[in-house]
Amino acid sequence: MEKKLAEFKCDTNEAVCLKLSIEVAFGYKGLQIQLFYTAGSLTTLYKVKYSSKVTDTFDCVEPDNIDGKIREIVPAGFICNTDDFITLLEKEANFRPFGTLLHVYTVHNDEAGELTYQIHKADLSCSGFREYHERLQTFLMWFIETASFIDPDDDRWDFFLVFEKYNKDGETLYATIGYMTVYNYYAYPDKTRPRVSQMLILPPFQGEGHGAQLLEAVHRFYSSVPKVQDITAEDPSESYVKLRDYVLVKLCQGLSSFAEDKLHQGLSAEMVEEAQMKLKINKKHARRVYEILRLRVTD
Ligand code: CO6
Repeated sequence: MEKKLAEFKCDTNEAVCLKLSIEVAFGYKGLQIQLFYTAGSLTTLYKVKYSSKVTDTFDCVEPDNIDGKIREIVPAGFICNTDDFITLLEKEANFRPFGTLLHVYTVHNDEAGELTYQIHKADLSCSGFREYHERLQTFLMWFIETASFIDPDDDRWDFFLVFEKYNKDGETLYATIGYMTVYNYYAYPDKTRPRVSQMLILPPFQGEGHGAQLLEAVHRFYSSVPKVQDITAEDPSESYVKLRDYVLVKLCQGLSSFAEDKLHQGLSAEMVEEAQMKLKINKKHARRVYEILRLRVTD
């Protein structure tokens, strides 16, 4: 698959560099906001630079409080000095993914060969995860227009994380690729209905199949939890629906009720039940999968 936005990935694989565009910032000449994240732990370097700022020679006009706005998003503990940041890069080899390992997969890359990825399930009981999540969710603000932060203290949140595992100078390192948050809603009488709330694959890694791997791993994880009714999504975007269609169709193709001869007989209760029982697929989504697969087998 074509590696989109490859130029956003730093050569060293150690720091993800991003360009931030705030709508219109008034009051600065040559404004530059620098945000660098180390690839694994997401330790953040934050700097604001400008060549000049409006002063009170301009009647009653104050420059926008850029620094204040960024600090509302970037959690305390960020680094302001480049040398300190470079020193911390060396500690990246100590970073290990949080939580339990759910799934490992590889992707072939023309330049780098076989790359290995891991999907983990984490929660706030993992040491250091709370602070890591605070840094991780800042990406939502830079990359998703309608995003908002969640209250992670509610223990109904599940966190699923994607990491790349790679070697550098004989050491094993991990880079953050993306994540998903899921809220476990109650479903009458004694079930839960996990609802996908946020999903982000970082831009340099989009379109490489990680979103599909993550959503499939999440369905497989909840499929093994008896009290889960089915999986839904909160206000899904168009790109999420496309991804979900792809993943659910792929999963349902392996079910006997979706065999070609049965597709010709129309949507059945058996399809809805098997998709729900085996894969925790919601009834509405099972119908969509049926329609897609039916179209495929129709001349
Ligand atoms: N168009 C068409 N088909 C798509 C698309 C789009 N945009 N996205 C995924 N897919 C399908 C398609 O069939 C892909 O297969 P290919 O034919 O090989 O391209 C397949 O799904 C897998 O795509 P992939 O796994 O490569 O997707 P990716 O890793 O990029 O993850 C994403 C998808 C939407 C999570 C990611 O692009 C992203 O983080 N985007 C920015 C943030 C965002 O929009 N998040 C979703 C909004 S939040 O809706 C939301 C309900 C909540 C979760």
